Amino acid sequence: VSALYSYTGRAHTIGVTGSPGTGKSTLVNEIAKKIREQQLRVGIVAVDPSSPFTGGALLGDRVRMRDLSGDDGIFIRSMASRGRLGGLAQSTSDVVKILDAAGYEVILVETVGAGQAEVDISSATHTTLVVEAPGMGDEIQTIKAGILEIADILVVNKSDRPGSKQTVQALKMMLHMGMGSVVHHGRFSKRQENNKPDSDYDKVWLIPVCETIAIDGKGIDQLVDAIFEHNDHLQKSGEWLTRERARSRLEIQELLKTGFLDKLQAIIPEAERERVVSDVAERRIDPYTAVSRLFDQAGV
Ligand SMILES: Nc1nc2c(ncn2[C@@H]2O[C@H](COP(=O)(O)OP(=O)(O)OP(=O)(O)O)[C@@H](O)[C@H]2O)c(=O)[nH]1
Ligand SMILES: [Mg+2]
Repeated sequence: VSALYSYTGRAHTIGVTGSPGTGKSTLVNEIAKKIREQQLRVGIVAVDPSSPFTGGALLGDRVRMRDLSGDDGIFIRSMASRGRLGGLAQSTSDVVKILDAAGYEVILVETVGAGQAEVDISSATHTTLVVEAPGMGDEIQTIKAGILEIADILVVNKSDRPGSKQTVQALKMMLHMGMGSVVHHGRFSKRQENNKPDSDYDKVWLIPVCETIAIDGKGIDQLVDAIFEHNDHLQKSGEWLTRERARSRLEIQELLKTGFLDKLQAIIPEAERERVVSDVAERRIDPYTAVSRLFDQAGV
């Protein structure tokens, strides 16, 4: 990754997240097919933090994405966490970099919105799609999980199902309230002022709600249009660079954390670290004192 990093930075990366079973893989499949019509090469990374093995859902994804195979402009990679969420975010972003360097112009990253992991991955992509489906009580869960805050485009898939209009209405209402307060506090306009390559551009991104029926390929044209519009917005507003900076900062921080821990553990023998663990567990010292003692011992 170090060697190929200078070849990265050309791809438009798109995170696709949402509750299990909302149709993310089916959508990714359709989006990829649509984007292929424009002769762009598409990389797909399917991340499954819930499964400890590369079986189950990933096998299902392979079946769903079968009609993409045979197209050498598409590369699909499945990832499973094996119980390490932090590590998964890092290895996923490494795979994205490799695909980027290899010349895939659009990279779709599918993740299940199950906890903190999808937030990590959304900060690693340029455009985040949050996928909902009607009748799953998802609207309420979405607010709880704070997933809406990461959405650039909202997708209500399974629009053939009853209750889809209500889901769209509920989401639009929430967006309306949310956007009101954001504009009120001036967060959107401020971000653009800081970083504005196109000085005449002052548009605020209004999160669109796209209705799709992924199994029939319905609504995909509009969704792909929205994705490309968002790309355009990121470039013109300067937000592209802001996001690249945010991603780089987060990545450096994460690497520092693990690197620092590795170094510290190399300096302080395991027996000693275990003694500190016992001291904290048996209430002889508190964890803060324990850490500052370890720092002293390591000379940092
Ligand atoms: N009725 C209907 N079913 C759909 C639609 N899109 C997907 N499905 C079905 O919903 C089921 C789940 O689709 P997936 O694409 O695997 O959903 P997913 O979000 O990737 O699922 P996980 O990766 O397991 O979280 C499959 O049986 C699909 O055929 C749709 O627009 N309408
Ligand atoms: Mg899936």
